[in-house]
Amino acid sequence: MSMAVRYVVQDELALITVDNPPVNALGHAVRSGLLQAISDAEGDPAVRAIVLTCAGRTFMAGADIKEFGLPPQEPSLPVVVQRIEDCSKPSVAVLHGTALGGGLEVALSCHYRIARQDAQIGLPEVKIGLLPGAGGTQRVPRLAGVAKALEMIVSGAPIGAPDALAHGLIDELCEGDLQQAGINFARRLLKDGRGVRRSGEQTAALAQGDNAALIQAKRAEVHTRSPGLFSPPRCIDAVEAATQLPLAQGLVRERELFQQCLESPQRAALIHAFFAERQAAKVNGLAADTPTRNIEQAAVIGGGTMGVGIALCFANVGIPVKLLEVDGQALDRALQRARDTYASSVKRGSLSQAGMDQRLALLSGTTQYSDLAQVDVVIEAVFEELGVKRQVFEQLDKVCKPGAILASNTSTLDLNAIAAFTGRPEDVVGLHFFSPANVMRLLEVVRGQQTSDTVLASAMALGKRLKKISVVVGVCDGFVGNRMLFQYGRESECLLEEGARPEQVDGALQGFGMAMGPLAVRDLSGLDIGLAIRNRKRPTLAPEYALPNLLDQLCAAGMLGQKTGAGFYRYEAGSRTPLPNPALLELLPQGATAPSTEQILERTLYALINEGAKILQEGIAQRASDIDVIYLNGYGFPAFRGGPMFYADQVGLATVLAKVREFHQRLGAWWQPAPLLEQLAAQGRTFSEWETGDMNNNKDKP
Ligand code: 3H9
Repeated sequence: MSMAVRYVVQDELALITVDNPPVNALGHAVRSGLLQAISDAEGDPAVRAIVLTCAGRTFMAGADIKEFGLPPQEPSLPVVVQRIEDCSKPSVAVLHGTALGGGLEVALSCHYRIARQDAQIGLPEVKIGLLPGAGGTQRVPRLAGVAKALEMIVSGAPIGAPDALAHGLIDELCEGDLQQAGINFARRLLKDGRGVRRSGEQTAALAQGDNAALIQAKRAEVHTRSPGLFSPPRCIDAVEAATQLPLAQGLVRERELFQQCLESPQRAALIHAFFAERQAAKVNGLAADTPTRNIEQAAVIGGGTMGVGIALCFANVGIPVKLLEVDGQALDRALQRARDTYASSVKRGSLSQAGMDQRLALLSGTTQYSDLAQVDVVIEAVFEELGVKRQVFEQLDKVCKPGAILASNTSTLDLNAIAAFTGRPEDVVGLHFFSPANVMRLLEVVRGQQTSDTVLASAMALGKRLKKISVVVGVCDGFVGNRMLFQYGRESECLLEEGARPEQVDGALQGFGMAMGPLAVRDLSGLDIGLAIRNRKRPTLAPEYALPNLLDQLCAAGMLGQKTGAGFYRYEAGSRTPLPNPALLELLPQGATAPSTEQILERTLYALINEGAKILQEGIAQRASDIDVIYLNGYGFPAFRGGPMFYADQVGLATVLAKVREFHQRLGAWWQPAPLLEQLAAQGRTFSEWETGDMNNNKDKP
């Protein structure tokens, strides 16, 4: 028996325990161990029933994702699952934690299932570009009906154990020791003379609704909501097979569809995104056991949209937070903004009134720095101007207790300069939230030159507590996300000056999968903000780095984007629908040949990638996948493309470089190829194969 699966026979019961930390993924050792255990139980006359449990924090959370794309190793999961279902002795699975994907499929192949009240049950394969490939698409509709199966399989979202019970996916809830609960259940089975009950043989739930109509409606929904995705339509095809074919043939169809998904580039990109997100939590040069500071009370300086959003993040996870504003009026406005935000969540139904009251009770206001003496972390979110930041940090340095973390939400300014306004630069760190801060999951954690390891580790732990995806970045203008965005925005504007129309540029990028086009995004955030950043940058640029001047012209004409009803597009009062802006069209060249969709994509995406390569080489990002995580979670880059750096690897760095060189010759200095791109392309390597090492300490690599 493999180490990952234990097998004991006790009083007529075979007790099988899967023990494969951290999440009991169904890697080769677990699959072969399970197969062996079932065969042993089948062949042992002393065994009358089987109890399957998992050790550690969770039931099996699915197939081992790391094995996808590698040569398959027998036994496959479908074989194991079928063997469990075919067994002539009744089996019961005891679910706890997250019974997901292949883990749930194993449970469904057992003849009975019980689950802890707080267990989560789901088929999340679609989120990694797959579909359940070990019978999930055939057994869930047979047990829970087509509507529930479509909901679970196409969304990938887990359901709670009570919901699973209501839909016939489990038989009862249990508590206490998992194995004992399983033993008790199995004994009752034997006492009542209940034998095997195979999910694959159930049919009642399949006859419950108008399956053809449900399937048609789901197809239409997927077509509108996620037109570019490969696996959701195939999930539906597989469920449809369950309604039309006997189990054995349905399983063959499922297998074919699974295989198609497995081979799709989207699967590779989405699995890259999954691991990239987990990798981002690991900081080079920072020991995993670095101590962290206790955070029980927080404060936010500045009650604008960003400051209030950040304060809500704390209240949402139960941390008391003080909001500081310059005067009573500004403070009232800020607190009202917080109340309004929660009230609209209550109205939408995403928050209860009690939840709102609880959160508001954690939020207090002040106009006095002295009130911040006891807080454990302060986040400054005031106007982006170094002089204003100075005043704030000098005050904080005076009043905050030793050991308080002093954080800045700056998105462009030099964190090292900000740290130097205090006598404790080791306690200063950047926490760059994305707007709206209470919604967006990305957090750039900026490691200053003197930020201590403890403060960095504490900032990462805080990010996790705030339910953010935190990525460590180094200090430079715009850090990772906005520094790359500058090139992307600049290039999209240049395309307009060369004859493209805003809807062509945005349409090309939305067709690629971006949540919004770059010009519509600029209208949303305000053109004056973009212009302010550009004007700050202009004096630092050598003459050959010319900037387009459409932004200047639009701002001069009072067209600042959505807030003024016009920018790159025009907006009807109260509407966010972008319409052509005739005033902009007058500023654009007439009669020029518009660039093709392919050219638009190359110009904008390769601008991102070339800058990303420079960022990587400078050690501003630790690894290419961190840049991907930032773009996937903060900038609407499509997950099924894996992020800009992964996309570049897929296209091939030699191909990207050839274009970058061509643009450099034709369009000038901004397109200077990144040396790292040249180096990796020459070596036939990818960005993913390159790791920066310890940040801020590797200026001469590679
Ligand atoms: C499938 O089942 C296909 C079948 O239908 C058909 C097959 C034929 N494999 O997220 P965490 C690692 S597809 C390998 O930080 P949490 C993860 O990388 C699968 N590794 O913890 C991390 O490693 P590290 C369907 C996995 O508590 C560590 O475990 N299932 C897997 O926040 C901890 O993970 C899924 O898609 C895996 N399946 O969340 C479930 N899962 O420490 C995917 C996790 O080195 N997993 N790891 O960074 C999850 O959604 C979450 O991990 C889970 C725990 C909710 C389970």
